[in-house]
Amino acid sequence: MHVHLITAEDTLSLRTRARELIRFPQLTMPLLAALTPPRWQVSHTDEITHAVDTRRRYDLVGLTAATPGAPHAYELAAAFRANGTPVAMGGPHATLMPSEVAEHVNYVVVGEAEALWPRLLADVEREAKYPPGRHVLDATGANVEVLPNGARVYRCPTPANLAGLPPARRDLIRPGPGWNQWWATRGAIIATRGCPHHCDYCTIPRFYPRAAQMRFRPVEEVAAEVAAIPDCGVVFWDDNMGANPRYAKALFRALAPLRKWWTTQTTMLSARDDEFLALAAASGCKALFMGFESVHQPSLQGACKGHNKVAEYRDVLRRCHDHGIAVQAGIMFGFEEDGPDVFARTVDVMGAIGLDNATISLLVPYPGTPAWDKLEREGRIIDRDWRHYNAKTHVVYRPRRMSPDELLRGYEWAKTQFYSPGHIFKRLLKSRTGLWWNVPRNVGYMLGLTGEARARAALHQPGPAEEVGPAAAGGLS
Ligand code: B12
Ligand code: SF4
Repeated sequence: MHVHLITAEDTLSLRTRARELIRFPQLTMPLLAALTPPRWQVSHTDEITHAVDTRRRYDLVGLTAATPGAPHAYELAAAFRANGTPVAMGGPHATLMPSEVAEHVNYVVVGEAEALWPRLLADVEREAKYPPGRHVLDATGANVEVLPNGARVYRCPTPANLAGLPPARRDLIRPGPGWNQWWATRGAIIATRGCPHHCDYCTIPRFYPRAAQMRFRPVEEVAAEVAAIPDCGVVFWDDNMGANPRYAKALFRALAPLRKWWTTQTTMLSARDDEFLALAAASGCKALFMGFESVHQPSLQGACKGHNKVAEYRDVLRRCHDHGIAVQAGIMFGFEEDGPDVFARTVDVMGAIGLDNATISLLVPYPGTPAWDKLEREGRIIDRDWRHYNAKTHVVYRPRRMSPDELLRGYEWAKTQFYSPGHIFKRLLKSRTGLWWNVPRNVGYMLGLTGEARARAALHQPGPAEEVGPAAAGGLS
């Protein structure tokens, strides 16, 4: 039996991520491959680096996709099903929109797959038949629902046990042929799942419903997996590494002897804790991603992100920089309290505090989030084409204090300002942290604006691709 796993990408990712200076891989499919029983042969294509051959037949194809990549995943599913290959899909979009996904694939996996994947594969092997309706599969409460079109939805109400997870199959991460293959790393790992906060635009509280009860992999297992990664650079794809400082500090102590360079996501609360920063730095942390999101405190309050304090941003940066740690901030435009002045203010504040780098995005109300529910209730969702839910090319709802076009233009303007040579110089002169990699990284982002502009042009271009809209994808109702 042969299962082919595909990390499906959206147009924007294909045009920008493949060109990134340092390429961190996705972890999902290498982990799923590790969870696959050895009697199955496993192969993997990550579309960032390789094209998928839809003419090949397999016993099963597995797809993963975030919302903007879902329509393309459906295209792949249709091509494989046409050649007789059954298709399973999981990941964020399948978890949030299982009924829609079930219109395009044979098997949908909702949520974490640890308990479900071996079960699904066993069902495929023995060509298990289930009558329509819901069937409990085992004592964990794992169940399968057979929909009227014959598609099966697998769910497991109990959260996955993170102790004893097999190491991800990093041998299935193949660097692409591009110029930047030399900087591709296999060093992606995850130590925790969940986040105790409830920001209203975020899918994590929905994805991990018991978000407040975070789960942690045993420190020694994480350290052993990191030690086995051949690359020096490692990214922890955790949502909030600092959620439990005790756990994080124990992990940092265990990482220190491994002499890796690593980065992860946390909140600005971690920067108030000098011991956290000192241990992170001593164990090789070079940069932390923090979702600052806004320089306008009422916008943060409105999005249930009051744990961010704009007044402390400067101090947060100073503390991180004192430890030699750079900060990559998440910045979003389009909050309910954002007015047309927010763009210039953001650019000014980011320059004044010496921010190292930022991921600047448009707010996207992903289905299943409180932000989506509110905008849907108020009739303000204006675009239901998932390909546009990439946070970079389209405003998909009517903002409260400006027009969609004002928001899009303001976002584009702010991004161009932030990555202008003058602004980069001003920020990094203040930061003076890791300049030997921070300067090329900023320049890389500046050059990446071209790829984003091309993707924007392609996605705004009416044509055959535009016809695969949400209606074809099953709509949102
Ligand atoms: C790392 C990461 C990235 C990386 C790499 C992308 C990636 N997909 O790995 C980068 C920085 C590139 C990125 C980009 C984006 N990301 Co991102 N990212 C993450 C993050 C933090 C971790 C992903 C991860 O590795 N998880 C660990 C793995 C093991 O978990 P998993 O993927 O959920 O897989 C498990 C199950 O879902 C299931 N499963 C998953 N797929 C499949 C498939 C099959 C067949 C089966 C059986 C099971 C299965 O099995 C796994 C084991 O239990 C998640 C948050 C999160 N905690 O998941 C956000 C997240 C996936 N990203 C998100 C978003 C919005 C984006 C962007 C759109 C952001 C942007 N504006 O550019 C882009 C989209 C890019 C893309 N095409 O995916 C959202 C997705 C929301 C949504 N509705 O789709 C998330 C959930 C974050 C959030 N706060 O809401 N992201
Ligand atoms: S802090 Fe980050 S991961 Fe946690 S709920 Fe908010 S946005 Fe999501």
